[in-house]
Amino acid sequence: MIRTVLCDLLGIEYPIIQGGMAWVSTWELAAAVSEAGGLGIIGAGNAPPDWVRTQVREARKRTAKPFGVNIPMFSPYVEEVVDVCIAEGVAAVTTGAGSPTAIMPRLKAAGVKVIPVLASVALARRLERAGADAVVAEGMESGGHIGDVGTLPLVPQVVDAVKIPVIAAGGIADGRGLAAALALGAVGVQMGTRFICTTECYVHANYKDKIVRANERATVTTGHSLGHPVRAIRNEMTNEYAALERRGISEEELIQFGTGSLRRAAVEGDVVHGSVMAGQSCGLVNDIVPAAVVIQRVMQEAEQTLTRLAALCR
Ligand code: TUI
Repeated sequence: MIRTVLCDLLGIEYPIIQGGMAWVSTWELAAAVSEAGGLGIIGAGNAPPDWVRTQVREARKRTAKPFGVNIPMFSPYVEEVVDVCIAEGVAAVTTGAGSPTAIMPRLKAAGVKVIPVLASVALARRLERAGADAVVAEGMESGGHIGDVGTLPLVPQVVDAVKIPVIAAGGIADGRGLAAALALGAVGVQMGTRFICTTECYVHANYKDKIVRANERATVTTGHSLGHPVRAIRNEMTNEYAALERRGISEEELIQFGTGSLRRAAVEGDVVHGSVMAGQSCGLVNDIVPAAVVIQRVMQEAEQTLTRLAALCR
């Protein structure tokens, strides 16, 4: 049985966190992951505080176990969503796409664990000093908004730079990935793409289908010209976006083109003209199963992998 300090920090059974995904990880998925022994995360995205409050309350009806909320730093409602998390007694907040230093003191004072998702050693150091309870080191294999360093070099460098627990993310979808993350010095993993393809995930069926059919080369990154690269499955949307970037259209026009594209894919199921954000692990995701099955499989395979590796030492 694999148990790490992450399990004690969060009061969970298995060292597995579900990535918080805007428009994708609603209470149904978050509650299922937590109920199965991991840490489920409601993706707040750009949603207003009332929506987040309802989500938290629905999750709590479904599970008595701890769960979290992910707040992207570009949300127009960061402060109000923090208020909701504090008032509702959410166990943990993960953050992304920026530095959460401004909201950390309030969350910490209220006893909410703060786990920033980041993509660089420098930010990990800064946020450890600011009081982060742990960090997620997210490699550029991940889906959605990404940094520019791969998981394999990023994780051990963050592990060497900070004393707080480090969770690995990016390219991880099975037990071999968890075993590899532990080998790099991480205390657990965050998985997004793998959890999209679960029965409890509320995203449109077309979105899940696109991931199940995808291979290891199915994703591309766009948005480099804006300084905000995003990884998604290649389709007409990403082709058109890349063409507009090559043509050098204005930032405003690019932003306008991208706005609403994730919702189009995730909610409306338009996986041709919408943004199907997913990580390079999509080639490892070949079925749609309950979240509890994902967790059980990952834990069993990680144990088998670690046992196999131990036998190599003599
Ligand atoms: O946040 C993510 N992934 C996301 S957010 C998102 S929503 C979206 N919707 C439409 C277009 C674009 C995005 C989809 N995926 N991952 C965590 C993450 N954070 N990855 C990288 C970072 C990051 C980058 C820079 C964190 C901090 C940072 O700091 C810069 C600074 O302020 O020092």
